[in-house]
Amino acid sequence: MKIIELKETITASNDRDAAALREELRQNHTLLINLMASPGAGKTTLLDRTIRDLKNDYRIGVIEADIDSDVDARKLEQLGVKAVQAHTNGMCHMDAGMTRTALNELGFEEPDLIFLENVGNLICPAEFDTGAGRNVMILSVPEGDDKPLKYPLMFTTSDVLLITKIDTMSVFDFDPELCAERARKLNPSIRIFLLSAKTGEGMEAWEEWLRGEADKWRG
Ligand SMILES: Nc1nc2c(ncn2[C@@H]2O[C@H](COP(=O)(O)OP(=O)(O)OP(=O)(O)O)[C@@H](O)[C@H]2O)c(=O)[nH]1
Ligand SMILES: [Mg+2]
Repeated sequence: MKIIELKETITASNDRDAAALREELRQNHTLLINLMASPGAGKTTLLDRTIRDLKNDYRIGVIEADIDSDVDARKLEQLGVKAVQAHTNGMCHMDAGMTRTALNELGFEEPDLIFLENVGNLICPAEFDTGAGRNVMILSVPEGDDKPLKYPLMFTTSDVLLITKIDTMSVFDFDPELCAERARKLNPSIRIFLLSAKTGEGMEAWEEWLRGEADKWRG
């Protein structure tokens, strides 16, 4: 597994770079999923379970973006998928140029489906388009149902909201309906799935959506 050191790309327009990358990926029939969430929300655990369920049907690649360490990439590589660890050099997000560098390292001709685990936080990743075909965010039950009020941009830029760790619902005062209402107020077309990556409850509906998207991209 490779570890690559990234620098922020200084370009005139990240949006333009992202649009170009998205178009290249589309022509290559590769769906890139940008997965965003707080530290510890459960990104790697969700990817672990999702990849186990999909790896026989899709050629999967993973980019793990972190400030340091390679624990997440090593964990997912054990599932037999190609993974690269990208170090962001202290930066709290991935941009389109950094994503392109990581994709070149991964080799993006082959996979049908690539997951980018973005740096853990609900602020900066929402501000930078990575060029991904779909943006998916996780909000875990212990974080609280008020997060759409506090981090609105993340909810606005995401195509899918995964409310995770629902197995812990009984010990937190999380109201999933209120949370969904708050998220839909910001983004009426957001798709919402409730699940637990620990018990597997709710994983099927999310994976069905994902398979549908990946098939659309594969053409
Ligand atoms: N109960 C429960 N715990 C979960 C679930 N998903 C993840 N966890 C736990 O949450 C902790 C953090 O999970 P990770 O998958 O490492 O979270 P992450 O978002 O990848 O964390 P960073 O990469 O460090 O930002 C671990 O102890 C997981 O076992 C879930 O659905 N239910
Ligand atoms: Mg992780």
